[in-house]
Amino acid sequence: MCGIFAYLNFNVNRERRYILEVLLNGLRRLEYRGYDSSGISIDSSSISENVILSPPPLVYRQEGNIESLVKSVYEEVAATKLNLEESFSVHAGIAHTRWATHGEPSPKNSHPQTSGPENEFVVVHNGVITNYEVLKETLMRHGFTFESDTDTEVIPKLAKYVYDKANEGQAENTVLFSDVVLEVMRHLDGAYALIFKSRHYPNELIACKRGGPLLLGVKELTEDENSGASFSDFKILKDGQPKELFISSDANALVEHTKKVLVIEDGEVVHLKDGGVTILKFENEKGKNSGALCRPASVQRALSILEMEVEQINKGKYKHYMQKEIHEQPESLRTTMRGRLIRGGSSKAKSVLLGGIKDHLKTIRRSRRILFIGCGTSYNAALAARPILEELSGIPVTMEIASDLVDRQGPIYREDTAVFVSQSGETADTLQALEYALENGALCVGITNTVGSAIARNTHCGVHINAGAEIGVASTKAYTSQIAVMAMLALAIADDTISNQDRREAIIDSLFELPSRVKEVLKLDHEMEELAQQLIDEQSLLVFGRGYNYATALEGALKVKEVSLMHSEGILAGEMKHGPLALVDENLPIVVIATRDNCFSKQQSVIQQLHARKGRLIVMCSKGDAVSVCPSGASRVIEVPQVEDCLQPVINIIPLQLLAYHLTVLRGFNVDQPRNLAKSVTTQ
Ligand code: UD2
Ligand code: GLU
Ligand code: MG
Repeated sequence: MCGIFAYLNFNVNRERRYILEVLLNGLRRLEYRGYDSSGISIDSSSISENVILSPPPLVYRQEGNIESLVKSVYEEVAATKLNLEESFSVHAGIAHTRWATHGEPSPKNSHPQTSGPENEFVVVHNGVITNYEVLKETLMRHGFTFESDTDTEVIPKLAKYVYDKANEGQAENTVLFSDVVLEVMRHLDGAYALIFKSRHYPNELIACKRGGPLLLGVKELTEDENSGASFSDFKILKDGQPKELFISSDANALVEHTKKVLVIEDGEVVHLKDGGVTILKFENEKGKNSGALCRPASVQRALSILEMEVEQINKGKYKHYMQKEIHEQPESLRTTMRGRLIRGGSSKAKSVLLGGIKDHLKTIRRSRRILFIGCGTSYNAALAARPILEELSGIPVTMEIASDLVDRQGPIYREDTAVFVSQSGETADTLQALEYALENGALCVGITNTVGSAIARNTHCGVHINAGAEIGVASTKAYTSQIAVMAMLALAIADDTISNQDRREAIIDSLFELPSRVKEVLKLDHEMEELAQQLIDEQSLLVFGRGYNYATALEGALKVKEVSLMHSEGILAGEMKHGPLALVDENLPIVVIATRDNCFSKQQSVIQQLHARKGRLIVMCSKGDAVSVCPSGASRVIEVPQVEDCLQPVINIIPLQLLAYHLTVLRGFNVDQPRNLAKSVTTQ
């Protein structure tokens, strides 16, 4: 969890104010990943070549959101009379937005964490160091005193220890920055992405990772872009191509600067120095037990180009990302399906083409079982797709919450197909389940929104949902795109059977229409705002669904609880009499989903029974059904457009997303950054 960001300008003059803004802006872009505290480190003065030891880097840290850091940075800068106009032709700065795992949010626990009062090494960290206690004990025995409660603090201290040890008895520094970091890495267990800055290695940065995403962005400056440079700068420019280098946990924070990126891989150590980039990697996987003599190899990699536009990461006309992303769904679904639905013609049947799995369809069809594995919203999306996958493929489909599968070490076999669903592609629990399934020989299929993510890379095959950047912590458009992809997956698997051809064609027709139906259902926005107004002071909300819309009940309730902080529970309507009915009275609001499908008559009877107990009902039904479905006196009806039954969950979730959104805004909570939650859960 959390976001890390770094900015290094080389042979291009940048004022301190500019450097600060690039770093703080990077954090603003990453804030959705974690936002309980944040910090940055910059240099106190420009560092000339002949200085023996450069001054300690400055570190600013603050509790709260990024704007509170911004405020405190500028206050401290003013108080210490630091010159914002001071220009640096080379400068390395690092930044971090935290989502605490070890130690409460506070300035001392914020990152950068430091090696000690002189800030010889400062480090930003995403993830968890599992063996930090042992390391801390050892370092304390060597005289280090710790000031934070974080696991992270052992890292800069260990770096200082390694550095001092290597230079014992030497008049000058004899080790490379990368050697220090490689040695530190050999001692770290757990999952992490790290950036190091050091006063012993001015104007250099090191990034490395084992788990957690990290990208390097490269912007080579043309003469035009550098036209502000004065004549005296020109001398410097001759020696090396001026450039700006960025490191970030997410492409979001890079795209406004450059589209040229390198996805840093696990075990790699990326060293930025003198305008160059060196990548080192140990031959063996962990670099552990490799002995001090084992040298890492240097790796050559090509830059890739981000397929992302700056507009994607701005809110545009909307107040919040969640709102934007809800309203974007006609468009995001269109991109999800683009190029993947084939209209057919006189001689050719309608079909779907999923380039990422077409070569694996035979194996999937032969599997004895399909497992859907995910967490939170991604799990719910898989649950929504399960009935159609079972129906079309005839293969048993089981559902697994990733952490639970790993806890149980549930049996997985070579004959299984395991489908891993994760928006970010970096969800720690899902990744662990993936590792487990790979060990057990299952075919592993990924469904993710993030090209280059760990799940995309480590699965045998998969499908990118192409929903575009999702920034609101509560997933909305990724959910509907995941369902669309999994419905297409079911269609692709069943593509070789004649018996369900008509059914498949009907679903494909409905997929074509889906974006316009979604547009229609979005018109309920105002109605949902009114409903939210009525529910604003409630303690609790139940959502009843079944069949295709069991998932809608779970996901609707999840949306409400995660952003509006109201207790909410999704209930399988078939279980009503086995407990939940006891909760029903005239006060507790209950949403019942009763759109047209094979469970329709059962849901009508559920409504009757709830009504008989004076339940306070909000009924969601298909257009035109309001009068027949709702008992007189039902407090509210939500009429939604009807689509093919298996796609109805895509439509039905939208009013509930809108409800959750408006409830949150009306209750005065932060929609995009709900309390205690962060976007990609990269820790367990
Ligand atoms: C690919 C291209 C797309 C376009 C299209 C043209 C990419 C990322 N996509 O889209 O830009 O050129 O072809 O037909 O370059 N994969 C996994 N695990 C996952 C997700 C994906 O292994 O979790 C693999 C997948 O098996 C495939 C590759 O990644 O080999 C790309 O998957 P995709 O869904 O983007 O593929 P496609 O054909 O829709
Ligand atoms: N484990 C570290 C901490 O608690 C980093 C958490 C994060 O990834 O933000 O400080
Ligand atoms: Mg989520």
